[in-house]
Amino acid sequence: MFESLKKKFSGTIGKISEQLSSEEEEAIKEKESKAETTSIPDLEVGKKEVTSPKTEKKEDKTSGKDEEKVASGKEKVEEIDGEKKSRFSFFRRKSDTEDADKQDKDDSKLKTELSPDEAAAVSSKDQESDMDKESEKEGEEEPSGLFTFATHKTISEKDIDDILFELELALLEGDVAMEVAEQIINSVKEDLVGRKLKRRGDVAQFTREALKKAISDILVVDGPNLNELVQQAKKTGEPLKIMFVGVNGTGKTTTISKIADHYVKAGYTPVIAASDTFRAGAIEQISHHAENVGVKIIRHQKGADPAAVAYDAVEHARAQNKELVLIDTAGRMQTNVNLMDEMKKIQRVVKPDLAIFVGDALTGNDAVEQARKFDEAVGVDGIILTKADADAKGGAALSIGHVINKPILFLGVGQGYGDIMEFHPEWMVEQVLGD
Ligand SMILES: Nc1nc2c(ncn2[C@@H]2O[C@H](COP(=O)(O)OP(=O)(O)OP(=O)(O)O)[C@@H](O)[C@H]2O)c(=O)[nH]1
Ligand SMILES: [Mg+2]
Repeated sequence: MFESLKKKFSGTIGKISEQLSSEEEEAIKEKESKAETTSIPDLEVGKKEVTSPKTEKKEDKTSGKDEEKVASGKEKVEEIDGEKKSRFSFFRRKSDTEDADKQDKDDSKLKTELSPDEAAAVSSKDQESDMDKESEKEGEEEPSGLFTFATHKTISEKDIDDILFELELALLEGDVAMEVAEQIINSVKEDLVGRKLKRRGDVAQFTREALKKAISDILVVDGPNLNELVQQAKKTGEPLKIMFVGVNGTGKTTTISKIADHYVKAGYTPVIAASDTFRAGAIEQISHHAENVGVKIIRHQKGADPAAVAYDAVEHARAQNKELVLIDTAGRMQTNVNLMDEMKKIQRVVKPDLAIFVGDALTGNDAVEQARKFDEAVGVDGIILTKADADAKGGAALSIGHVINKPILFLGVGQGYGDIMEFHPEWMVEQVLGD
């Protein structure tokens, strides 16, 4: 479920991490080359052993072996330049005390040979070197250990803009609604820009957190709690009336059977109204399901008034103390004015407590647009998204609730009666951004 969405998010996390790591490597290299340039006068102070900085730079750009060469070349530089030593210690994981002692001795020997001003310069570089060691220590805590962040980088807009733009396009391709994709990108950008990175793993962690927050904000929508409403109906004796609406073939009838089965098992007594009197075979289809799950069905002839069937079902529930009336309706295109009016008539006659829009997850943006139209026509209170079991994209699941500001209540996850699950935003967040 939603594999493609998951892939897009993990791809973005990977790209942002890569981008910032390579930038950091470049920053380190730049510092090194600057250090080399500024150290030329020092080298000329009269120490003959120093290797040519230009040659070292060349070696530095080649292989790991060359890095070792650079390090060993640098050992010589260290004799007069404490700063050099710390820079190249990123590549040299050698830090035994013997070396340090030797270095101290060499340094003091060197200082005695220098004029007071030169000695002061060397001491201040020693201090810098200590500070660099501090950050090196931090680096050593990291598992990867190859290099560490020398400066604590702050994420800038420039670092992530292109990658987030790519994500936005990918989300749109994956049937995420435009407004939802934009909100995700803006929220992630707002979260990340200005954050300071101290550890290599920070980038990935911060990006994942930012995405989780963005998606959670999108998915969390206030709405009715079906379980509470049914409980309440049982207490008051007035049945809870739910009308299921949507375009043809989205899974309304199957979903009603699943919901009926669910509440039968929870100890309630639902009744179904066969208010799809329009489609051939619809009454037989729902009667068959009702029988399978063991609930009463109220039905009229094909072509009868759907509102009248619903009315009878509500009367039956009241008379028999049943807590739940589930009203099936004919599938209709949102553009079919007559059928949309017929649905409104059911609404006027029975005044359902809830209108639930049933959408097919596989239809992506279309499902979102349908939800918008049905909401405008009858005022949708909640959404059930079916066929999520076959939906890799996840665009509709991510967008639909946010677009019409109504929550997804259930997901249909198969054709069996038990294939329905309550929808919880945190579950979806884990599904697409879990480790
Ligand atoms: N894989 C899968 N199939 C489903 C799911 N829900 C419904 N279906 C299938 O979708 C098809 C249509 O389901 P129906 O319940 O008849 O849809 P409907 O909305 O009532 O259709 P109309 O009455 O013609 O508007 C059936 O073959 C169902 O088995 C689901 O969650 N997963
Ligand atoms: Mg149907």
